[in-house]
Amino acid sequence: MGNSNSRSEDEYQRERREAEARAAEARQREEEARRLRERIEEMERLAWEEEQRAEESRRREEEARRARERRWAAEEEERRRREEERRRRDEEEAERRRVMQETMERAEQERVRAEREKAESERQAAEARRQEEEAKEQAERMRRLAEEMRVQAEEAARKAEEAKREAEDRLMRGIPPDLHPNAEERMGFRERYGLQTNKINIAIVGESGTGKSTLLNSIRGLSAGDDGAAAAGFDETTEVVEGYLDPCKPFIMWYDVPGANTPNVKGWTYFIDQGLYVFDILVVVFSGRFTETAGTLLENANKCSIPTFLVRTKADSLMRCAKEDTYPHLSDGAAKELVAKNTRDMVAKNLKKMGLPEQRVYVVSRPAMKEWVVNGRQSFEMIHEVEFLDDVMKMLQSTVPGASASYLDAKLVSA
Ligand SMILES: Nc1nc2c(ncn2[C@@H]2O[C@H](COP(=O)(O)OP(=O)(O)OP(=O)(O)O)[C@@H](O)[C@H]2O)c(=O)[nH]1
Ligand SMILES: [Mg+2]
Repeated sequence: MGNSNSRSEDEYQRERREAEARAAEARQREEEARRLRERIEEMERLAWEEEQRAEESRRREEEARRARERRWAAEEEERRRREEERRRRDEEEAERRRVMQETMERAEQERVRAEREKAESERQAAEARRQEEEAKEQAERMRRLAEEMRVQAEEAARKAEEAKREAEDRLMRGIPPDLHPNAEERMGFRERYGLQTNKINIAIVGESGTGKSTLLNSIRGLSAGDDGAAAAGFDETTEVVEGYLDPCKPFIMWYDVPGANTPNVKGWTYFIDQGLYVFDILVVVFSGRFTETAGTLLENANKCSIPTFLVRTKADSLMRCAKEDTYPHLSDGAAKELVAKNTRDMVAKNLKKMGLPEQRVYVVSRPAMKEWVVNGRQSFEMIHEVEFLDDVMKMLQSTVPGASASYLDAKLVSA
């Protein structure tokens, strides 16, 4: 038992020590807990202070932030204001520039327009000057043209007057302005005169009383009173155109034609009225002076391409007169020469005056022609009778269409 007590004590002691140790430990822990609590409190206080400080700091921070924000806002406002100001100034500047630009553009446009208008007005002025100049030139041209036309008109009027006078003159002289008989008229005259195509039809034409019928008779070897002879005389004798066959050359028909320039036969219409254009050859006769009638007959015949012979008749009377008009009297030969020369000169002068080509003239007389034709002898009056007859034959051979020697022979045969 004693042992059990000792051990309980011990245990007690140990337990007590252990309890004390534990109490001490609990106290220590409590102390520690207290100190911990204090530290916690301290820490909490510190934390609170810290928090307060932090709060203060945050508050300050917040204030600072707000202040910053206000400053920023102010700065922003200022910046915005400045920006606005700048923008406004920029806009104003832009507007000013735009206005200035517009003004300058308008000014430039105005200047260009003014220059254009100036150029246009200068151009118009130049054009007006040019037109005025042109109008002046045109007026001058028109004036010159009018002057030219007036001169031309005067010239034309003068020519027309001249032509009219000439036409009247020519008409009075028996030269028709346009000598173109138609086929009907030609046929009418050919039938009326009994013209035969197998004959050479030669008409003796000229003024009345020049000795046409007498020349025709003497060529045929006849006198006025002979059978088959043409009537001849002092007064107007031949009244109608009549054909007479040549006794030696039966292919020739000689036509006696009434004389011109009588109350019955007007000189200026003689050629047309007598249808002289239907004959193959015309023998144009004059006896005294070379008259206009003879010249007109030559001209009309030329127009119709009819060959002509120009014959001056009554050479015997002319020679007689030439001898009587001179002293001492001329010989027959000299008188012949004189008559032939005077006749040539007179004809040449008058043909020239009438604008007709030169033409040979034959000077003949009734007695010389008849003596030659009937007896083959040359009388003292003979001048150009033989040459005339020979030349007529030569002309038949050379100028009448187809009148070669064989043609004439054929005509002779058929006649
Ligand atoms: N001395 C002379 N007289 C002539 C000659 N030829 C004609 N005679 C005369 O002149 C006049 C007129 O002659 P004509 O033969 O009738 O004259 P024309 O030209 O036929 O006359 P018209 O038929 O009226 O046109 C007549 O008296 C003729 O005798 C001639 O050569 N010598
Ligand atoms: Mg007659």
